[in-house]
Amino acid sequence: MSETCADFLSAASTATSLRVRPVKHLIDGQLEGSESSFEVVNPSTGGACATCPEGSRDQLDRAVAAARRAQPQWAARTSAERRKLLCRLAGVLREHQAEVAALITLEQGKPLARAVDEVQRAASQVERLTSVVLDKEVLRNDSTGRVELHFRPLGVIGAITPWNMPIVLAVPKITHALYTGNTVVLKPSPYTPLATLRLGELARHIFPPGVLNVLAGSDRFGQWMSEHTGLDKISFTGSVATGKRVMASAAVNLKRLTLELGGNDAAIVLDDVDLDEAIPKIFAAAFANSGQVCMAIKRLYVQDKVYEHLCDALAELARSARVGDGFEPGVQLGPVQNRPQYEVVKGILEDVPRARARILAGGRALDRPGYFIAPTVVGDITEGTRLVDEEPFGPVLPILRFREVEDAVMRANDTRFGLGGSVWSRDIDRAALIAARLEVGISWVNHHTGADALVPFGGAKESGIGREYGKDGLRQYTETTSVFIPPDP
Ligand code: TXE
Repeated sequence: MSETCADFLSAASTATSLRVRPVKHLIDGQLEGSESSFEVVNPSTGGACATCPEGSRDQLDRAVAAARRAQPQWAARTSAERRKLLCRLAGVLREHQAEVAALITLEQGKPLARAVDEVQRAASQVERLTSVVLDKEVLRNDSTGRVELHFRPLGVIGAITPWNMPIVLAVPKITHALYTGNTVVLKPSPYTPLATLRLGELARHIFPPGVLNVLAGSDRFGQWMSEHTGLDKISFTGSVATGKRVMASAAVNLKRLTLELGGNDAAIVLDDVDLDEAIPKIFAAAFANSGQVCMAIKRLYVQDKVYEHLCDALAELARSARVGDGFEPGVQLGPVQNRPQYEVVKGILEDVPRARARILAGGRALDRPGYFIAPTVVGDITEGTRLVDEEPFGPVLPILRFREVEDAVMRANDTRFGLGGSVWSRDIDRAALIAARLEVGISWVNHHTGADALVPFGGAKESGIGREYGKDGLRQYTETTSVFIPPDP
């Protein structure tokens, strides 16, 4: 019988009473521990909440070998068969959503309801992405003959994920790879390995041995993967700095790459905006997951006439947001996920007074265990400050003022990042023209954040290489072969 969230939580209503069963790697269809292990920390308390096996070089080699053995037979199945098994994974995830969500909240910190959303979103992304048909294409068919474009799997995909959204970032990587006939070796962040290892365990009886392998490991393990000549592609989500390292290591066998890296998204609010509609949406897009979202609003450009109103309203929402342990009912924002990131955000906050900006709400760490930062809104700030120029990846929003729209577009584009951006106005056509001028992979009008499984997603500039989702995303897990066929004699 499938458990419900309520059933699960009545048995384990707080993190302290949540018993985490021992987690293991999935290698060649078998669950395995390791000789060494590391502690997983609950960011709401700062204390250890579980022990996780640390994958060794030998275990990686065995996982890659198993994935290579399994790949030809997996690729020989029809895409409909592969879709069926992937949809079973989506079903199993939904059946176990209470447990998986509780693991996410425990290790990542987000409110439990948001963790449930994450699991449900991951499941529906599987179903939507596998509804895309990736058949051969006919490029030419005339008296000179026919040219067909065929899509072949690359082989074995190494998937490396970060700590902000462990399940909704891992499951689509698995889906892209397996649906297109590849096999997978997946490594979650060492900060958040629990839900992902549990996912591997749940998938164990769905896929043939070796098709999906899930191993926890350190950053060094990630480097072993990037360098491994048995892997044909790395699909990576994480920081720009690590993405560059992955790219350098991957050169060893010219691995294909998808790099989904950080962002410093600008939202441009014009003075004809519908304020009542925009304010809660902007707040959510900046502060959801305590700002730890690659495509969160991280620079808010507001036109003169509505600047003060927006500052006041967002500061009020920040002051009234309920911050706490994600297991407490009613909590809206959890902690920053790990201590190094907490120190980064605190460092950025310490820089704000030097910038002579106005702190309108928050501005400090909370005096309690765990890695909590008060939701912070900063006004009268400009470029040339850490908060504006860097990706804070925490619950801190700078609000910048502009007079002319051209000036806002130029400033929004004046960054090495290029993930997302948005324009807010009642004049949708005008806003759409401005949104198309943002140098980003995804832009929105009167909205910000969210990935649609049928629409390519990814970054421009240093926010990444390649796209995931949609036909474009699936193609990037394949090699194309152009086949020239002569005309009938
Ligand atoms: O990420 P890393 P970190 C950004 C955000 C944050 C910063 C640091 O700005 O401040 O990244 O986060 C593995 N070869 N984002 O340090 O290092 C690592 O074990 C291969 C944005 O945690 O990028 C983990 O599994 N892999 C981002 C994964 O890479 C390596 C979400 C990500 O770790 C490796 C999270 C190596 N040499 C943070 N070194 C987003 N785009 O959403 C580490 N890893």
